This record gives sequence, structure tokens and C-alpha cells, in this order.
Amino acid sequence: MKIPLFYAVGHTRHAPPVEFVHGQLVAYLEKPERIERIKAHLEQSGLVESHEPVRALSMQDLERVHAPEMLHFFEQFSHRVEQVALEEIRSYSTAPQTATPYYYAHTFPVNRVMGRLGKNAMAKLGKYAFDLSVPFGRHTWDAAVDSANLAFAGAEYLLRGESRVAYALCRPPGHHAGPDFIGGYCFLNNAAAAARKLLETGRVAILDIDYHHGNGTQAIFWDEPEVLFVSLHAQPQDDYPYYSGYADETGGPDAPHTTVNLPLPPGTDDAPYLAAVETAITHIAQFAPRWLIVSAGLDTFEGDPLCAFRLSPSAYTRIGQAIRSLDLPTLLVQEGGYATDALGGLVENLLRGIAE
Ligand code: SP5
Ligand code: ZN
Repeated sequence: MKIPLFYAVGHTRHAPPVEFVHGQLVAYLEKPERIERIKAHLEQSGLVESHEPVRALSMQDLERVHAPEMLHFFEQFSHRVEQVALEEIRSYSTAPQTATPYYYAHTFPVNRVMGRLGKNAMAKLGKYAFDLSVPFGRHTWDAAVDSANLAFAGAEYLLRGESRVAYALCRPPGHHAGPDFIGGYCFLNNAAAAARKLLETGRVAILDIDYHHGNGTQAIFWDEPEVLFVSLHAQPQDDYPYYSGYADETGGPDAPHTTVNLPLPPGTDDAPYLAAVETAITHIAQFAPRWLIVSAGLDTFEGDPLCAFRLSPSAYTRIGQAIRSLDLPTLLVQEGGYATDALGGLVENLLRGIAE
């Protein structure tokens, strides 16, 4: 049986041109081509059957994951951002570089001491963004909701028992988006929106295999005893997002031991990584969830530009086999992964490991 692949074309209209790295403008790494290449590769492999789901996710569904005030700000902000950004750029008497501008946060109310926002709604992005990688353009909000909708549609598909495995080809990614913060190319937490849906019928485990700690997902379910969050990632003393992901973060007072962080050092290759996957699998099996969500980042690959691990392509097959050993209905949600030429093959390996 083919694996359902959930896809929405709207992501291509969220395409910030640049990001800021140590004073240089570089091409925005989280680009539309990532998803288009994975989709083309998977369709050619014959493994999947593509679906473009209608919008089933509502604002109420998102409000179970994110602060309503933040959501409503993003919606309005995204839709009027173009004009304001252009005006501001023009005031620097430099010709605008692009016809479709993105607003980048440039003022951050650090430590909550700069709380006097007044009426300048445009300055508000800095209240939520914890880094510079989440610029808003005209179509960013719609793309982010479409992305969350894919994970949500995948969850509904599993709930209806239409398949045991589904893949949501989400873009923008989600696991760095928390209850009231965004960053790391993430605007809405796609996996969390799906988890809230699945939680209506039973406990959920989220296995986050993106190279970066899923700080947003962790924060959303920090004190939720019915959701287990298990993350394998680069240890925070060495890599982004730096401020979370230590092994001693284990959950809030009402949900002890429902957060499991397995940080790994730079240079981690297949053997130690797969050993950590087995540890993660043991934790999930003990939790005995009804559903499994995999935050499937592929930026652990040796050829990834952001990554200091050295996973080979075949590691993804083995990760898939480990996931399969849990024998749970499983929703895979695309997170990071920036080695564009390799991504399709890596996802194929992961899916073959799970499905065969
Ligand atoms: C979804 C996702 O994968 N987001 C990743 C966001 C990463 N943002 C920038 C990281 C820059 C860190 N560069 C330091 C490399 C140290 N080895
Ligand atoms: Zn990542």
C-alpha cells in the first residue's frame, strides 16, 4: 500500500530571499525547493500517493497550541507587511532589493524590560521572534497555516484508520515555534497541532529527530502528562538553539518525565546516533502511547550545511526500522533538512525503513 503524502502548493509563496549570518546576507536556507525536490523524488519512487487536503484546521485548533494574541497578530501582520516594509526600506534612500519584501524583526524587548510597545504594531514581531530567521511576507501566514493543516490532515487520516503511516510534507517547519515564541524558520508548530488532534483519542509520543532541539514542541507540552516528547539533537552547549535541550529538562510539575532530551556531541556518526534512537524507542514503548508523531528533520545528514553530525544515508533506513518496531500508527512531519540534492533519498530511506 502506498504511503499518503500530504502537500500544499502555497508554501512556494513563502520564500524569503535572504537571512543574516554574521553580518552577511546569505540565501535563505529554508527554501521552497526543499519540499519540491522531496515530493518529486517520492512520487518517482512509487512509494507514496500525494494528497492536497482542503483546509480543515481552524483558528481554534491553533489556539490549543499557541497564544491567541500571537496568532491574531501574525495573521494581520503578514497581510499588511509588504507596504510597511517597503516604506521603511525607501526611507534609507536605497533602492528596494526585491519586489516582495519581508519584514525582519529588528527590535527585541529582551528580559521583558522594554514593554512599552505603544501603537506601533509593526514593532511587535520582536516580542515573539527569538531570532532573525522568521521574516514575514505577504503570504507567510497563509503558508504557515497550510503547513500546519498538512500535519492536521495527516492526523485525521490516521484517526479515520485509513493508513498506519502518513507523511506531512510541511513547510515552513514547526518545531522551534512555541506557545508564544517563534524562530528557526518556524512560525506555527505543525507537529503540535497534529498532536492536539490525536490526543482526543489517546496518548501521543513525539519523537523529534531533527538535528536541532525542538524547543517549541518541548515548551508546548512541557506540563502535559499525556504527551511524551523525546528529542535527539546537537548538544546545546555547541549548537542552536543553545538555550534548551539539556538532559536535565524532564517536564513540568504535572508531567514529570514526559520530556526526554538526548543531546549528542559534534561528530556523532551512525553507531552512537542509532544507539540513542534505541534509547528513545525504549522510552516511547514504556509510555505506551496510542499514537506516534515523528518530527522528521533530515539535517543530521553528513552533507547538511547546518550539521556537525555525520549520519550516512543508510542510517535513515535504520531509524525507520526502529520506528517500525514500535508498531504504532505514525505521522511523520517534515522539519529541517537543507542538503537539497540528498533530501529525497533520505526521506525515501526513512519511509522504506518504516514501511518494509
Ligand atoms: C527547522 C530547523 O532546522 N531550523 C534550524 C534553524 C537554524 N538556525 C541557524 C543556525 C545557525 C547556527 N550556526 C552555528 C553552527 C555551529 N556549528
Ligand atoms: Zn533543524
